Amino acid sequence: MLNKIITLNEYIAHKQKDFSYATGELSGLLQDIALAAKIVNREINKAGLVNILGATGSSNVYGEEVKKLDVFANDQFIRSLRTSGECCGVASEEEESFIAFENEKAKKAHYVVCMDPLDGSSNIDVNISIGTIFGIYRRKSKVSDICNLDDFLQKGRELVAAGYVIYGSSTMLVYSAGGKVNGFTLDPSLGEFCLSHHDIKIPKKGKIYSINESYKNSFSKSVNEFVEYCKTEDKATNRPYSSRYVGSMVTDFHRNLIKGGIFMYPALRNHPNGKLRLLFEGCPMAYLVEKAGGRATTGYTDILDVQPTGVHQRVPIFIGSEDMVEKVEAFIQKYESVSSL
Ligand code: P6P
Repeated sequence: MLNKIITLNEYIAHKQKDFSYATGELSGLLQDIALAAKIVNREINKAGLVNILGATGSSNVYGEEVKKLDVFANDQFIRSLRTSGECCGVASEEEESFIAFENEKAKKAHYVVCMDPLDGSSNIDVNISIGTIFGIYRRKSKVSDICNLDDFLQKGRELVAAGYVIYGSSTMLVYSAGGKVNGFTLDPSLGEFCLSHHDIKIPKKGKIYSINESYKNSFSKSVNEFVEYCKTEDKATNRPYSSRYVGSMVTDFHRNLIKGGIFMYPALRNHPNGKLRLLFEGCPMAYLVEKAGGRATTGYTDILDVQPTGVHQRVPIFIGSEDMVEKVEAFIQKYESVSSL
């Protein structure tokens, strides 16, 4: 029997019926994000052909070189959210602070969005997969007011939806709005995201570990001991594991979500909170991995339980298959008093 094509918009509308209280606002916001992703995808696919490769010569708040596609993606998502009417403000990795939308329609909206508009952008010029990451919170401030910082400094447990777009061999949008994690693959001939991965569950055990081992001399003893554990032959526990690290979190996360594995960006000697951002990478990906049956921790606390204190706060991240995250936690417990840092 031919499988019926279910588009993202059909799926969102269908799921909305499951929630009698749903007013369609979250549905509309998800559709606005998906539309912006299609526009960004179109530019990424032709980036090599037109002059939007290469740096803008400017840098972002972290001092990282900003590529033209970074700027395009950031502008596109902010424009889409500003006009959505379902979003009253956005915090973007590419912006110094959050942006409060001041048009009357936006001020009446119930949601704010935290996002990394183009994660892994250093890979743009070498045609390696990159991605967009987003998390959606209900605002805490009064509807009709302008949103404020507290709307964004919410724990990941408060997320109402989160997802990512991976611009790879195919372009996929993966999200959860509180229930299952579903993947939708963009069919360029239709211009539609179509359901392709229903109810994604991350394998409890995995055989892939993802970490930038060039920082070995900056890792704690527990992290180095765990990496050696991953490399050690032991047939009973399916080791050695395979090392896979792309340098694009969305890509490494997505592969591990489907196949099983652990992605780690731990504390480094000179960066005690690591590199990745709590609001833009940590919380959305932790929300998704827990909905898919996995774990995400700083090594000491679930990522979703960390209270944000700043929009650009960084956090150490160990995320992926439950058994592998629990194993690295055990190493941290065992060696934490004997840190080599
Ligand atoms: P490193 C990309 O710049 C990014 O934010 C993530 O997508 C990626 O996992 C990480 O940084 C790579 O960092 O230090 O290994 O180059």
